[in-house]
Amino acid sequence: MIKAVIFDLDGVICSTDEFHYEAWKTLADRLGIYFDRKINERLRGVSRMDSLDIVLERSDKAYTPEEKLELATEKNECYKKLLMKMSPADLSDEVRETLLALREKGYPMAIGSSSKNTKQILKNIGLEGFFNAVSDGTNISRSKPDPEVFLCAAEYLGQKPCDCLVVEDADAGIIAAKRGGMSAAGIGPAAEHPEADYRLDSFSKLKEILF
Ligand code: B16
Ligand code: MG
Repeated sequence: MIKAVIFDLDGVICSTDEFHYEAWKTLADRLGIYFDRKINERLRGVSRMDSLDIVLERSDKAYTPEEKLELATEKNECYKKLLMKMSPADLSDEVRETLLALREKGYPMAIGSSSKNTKQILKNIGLEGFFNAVSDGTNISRSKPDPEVFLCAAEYLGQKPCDCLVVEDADAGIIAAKRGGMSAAGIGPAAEHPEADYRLDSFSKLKEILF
């Protein structure tokens, strides 16, 4: 039985994919490394440092850990500037209404995101304080597909993993949810993932699963 819901942030609650793409593309161009939207798709749900390793796969140069940290910081500074454009208008009516309906039904809800910018994004889109718990890139040491971020979210909610439904747009997130012993609903690119228990063609379809 599903008693609580854990939402991924980027690609589920809101869309920051384009900002991530622009920031990684700016960095890759400066370094003279080829980068396109197909490569960007591989970064979905993947932590910042793991994403950098994917971006650098096409580089001839070997970077030291210190240099990599500088590059990741450079990308993040660019990304944070782009995030400043986000406002409550970037939360769709469908997502807002569905979240309110779930809250009305009494479902405890948490965020389970790889992003260290989670709290800033939630603030920008007007969802600061909305969720019962937030587990993100700042409280984990292992990135999706490791289940750590979702297990922490379940713990913060005081729920057993088997009672939680994870909503994810990334293959790495579906794998993480299943490894953590949770149910998984795939949306967008993850809707086709073979391990997904539910396939959502829209966010509001969650109500059909939960009501
Ligand atoms: P940051 P999610 C993920 O968020 C993004 O999908 C992924 O592209 C990004 O690299 C990762 O967060 C880390 O983000 O650089 O802001 O810490 O989908 O898990 O909500
Ligand atoms: Mg995502």
